[in-house]
Amino acid sequence: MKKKDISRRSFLKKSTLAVTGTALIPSLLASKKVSAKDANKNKMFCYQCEQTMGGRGCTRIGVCGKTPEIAALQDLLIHTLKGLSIAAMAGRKVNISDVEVNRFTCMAMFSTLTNVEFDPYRFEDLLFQSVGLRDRMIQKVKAAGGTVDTSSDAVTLKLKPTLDGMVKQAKAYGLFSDPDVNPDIRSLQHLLLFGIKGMAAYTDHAAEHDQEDEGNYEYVHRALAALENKSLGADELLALVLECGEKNLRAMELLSLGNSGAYGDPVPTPVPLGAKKGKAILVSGHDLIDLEAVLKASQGKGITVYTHGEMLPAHGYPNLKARFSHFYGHYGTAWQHQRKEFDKFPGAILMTSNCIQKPKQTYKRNIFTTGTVGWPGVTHLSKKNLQPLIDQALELPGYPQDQPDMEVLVGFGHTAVLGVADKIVAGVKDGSIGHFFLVGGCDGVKKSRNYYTEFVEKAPDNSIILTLACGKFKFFKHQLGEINGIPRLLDVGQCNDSHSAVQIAVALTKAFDTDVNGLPLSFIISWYEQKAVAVLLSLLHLGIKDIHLGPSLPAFITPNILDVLVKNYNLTPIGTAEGDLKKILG
Ligand code: FSO
Ligand code: SF4
Repeated sequence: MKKKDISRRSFLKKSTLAVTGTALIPSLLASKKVSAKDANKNKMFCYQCEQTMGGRGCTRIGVCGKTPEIAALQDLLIHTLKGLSIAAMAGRKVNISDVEVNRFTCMAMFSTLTNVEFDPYRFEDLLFQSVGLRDRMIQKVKAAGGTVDTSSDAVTLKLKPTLDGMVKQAKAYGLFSDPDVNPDIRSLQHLLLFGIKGMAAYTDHAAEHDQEDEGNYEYVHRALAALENKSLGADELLALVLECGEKNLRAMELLSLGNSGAYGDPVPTPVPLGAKKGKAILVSGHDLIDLEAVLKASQGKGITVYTHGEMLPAHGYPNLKARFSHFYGHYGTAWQHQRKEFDKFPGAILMTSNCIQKPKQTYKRNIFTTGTVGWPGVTHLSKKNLQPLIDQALELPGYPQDQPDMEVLVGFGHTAVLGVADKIVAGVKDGSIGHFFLVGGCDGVKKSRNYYTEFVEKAPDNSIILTLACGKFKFFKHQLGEINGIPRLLDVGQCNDSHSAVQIAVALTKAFDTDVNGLPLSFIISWYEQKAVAVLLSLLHLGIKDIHLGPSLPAFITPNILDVLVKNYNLTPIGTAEGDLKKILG
């Protein structure tokens, strides 16, 4: 691989911060939270998520269970996708945009997210598809009279024929394989890479509904190709990072249109947390189309279908709830408790997307995967043939009797919330509603995430809590009461529904004739994986300031890049719930 060295001088000379217009602080060159030397010495292979080892990077085995070999195959896949992207961009110059290439790029990026695909053979398959599509695109470009820049070996690389060979081959393309890259440039490159991953996941979900935007595909290819351009400076990378936020907003809008188009706008719906006597299937992950396929396949078979984790908000979609009487309730909490929860579930389980955890032997036969998610030894199903899942559910005992429990309310997407906009506006005006908090994002293992529970518990009685994503499981059973008939705890949906939260904020700005930073609305965000990175970039793109982010800051953000985010957006690490509430409410 040809690599251009980024000398300190050229970096300093070229860079200015487009966001502030100020000259790039020379100290930008001094940051080294995770130096390439340290990373390579410690055989650090991944630091893309919040639970990364020691807050720095995973070494012998990922905290998520990812092996260095799988990480290597993911790195190699991303490298080939950069080559495919260079070819795809050359294609656009001669008016070729290939649907298969566009969709494949996003699906393959999605497979490299935290807790998605752990099966090496699946990566082998994706790698061969990636270079196959790249070479086909190069031929198409040539046939149309165009040219493809072959100066990067991402465009010319030939895969080794065996998995072992590919793992060795991947060494040149790891996150830290170029020790000469300035740490802050690397930090921006990785912020961009992880943001694209998150956006690609939403794009992939939306494409299943045929909701696509050529502008978004063009961006994914342009940004991936830019990551192969080793001479890009801080300004260009920062611009691409913020554009990722913009394009991710569009990706989430497309997904929202797809889900609402297929299943109706979510409506407030009570969801039983108990169980019904009889055979059972549990559906986890984010993919509503997969859930619908399960509901169709299990209809009339005496099986009750439950949701788990991020699938909870699916109960709010009228065209799912009304069509399937065996679509009943919700079981369990967030992804990190699944080993304990799945172990006790008396039926079959389907994972439709992240976050899968290493299955215990006790339930390995009962769990299946579909779509981008996979685990070695776990049967992977096509949504067109879910029969093995149905058969397993019928073989397992199910619930011996009804198990009544409490209900929780879901379905407060933007349509439902804006349906009571007049009450909300009146409540703010007469002081009965003092503040809105969006307490949302991912859940995770760390004890420090209890901050979010405490925050919700200590928020004043005249505040409304909007929540979304799996972080809600920290407090989803809390009875917070109502203000003027509006529940104080409003579940906006999955992390995929962040667009709905943005719609609510935009509508409030219109009602109060102010900008989003002038609203009595604060963002208290918990992050874990790369979709959350993309959502955070969308919030920054919207100019939202004072976001409180936790439980810890990303290992891939150097102190100097953090400084840029703090100076421009007042991005704030969470402190204590009490202290932060005091600061926010004044
Ligand atoms: Fe959670 Fe996992 Fe939805 Fe993430 S289940 S952590 S941001 O993958 O996707 O919120
Ligand atoms: Fe570690 Fe997270 Fe990477 Fe898994 S995804 S290897 S836990 S940094």
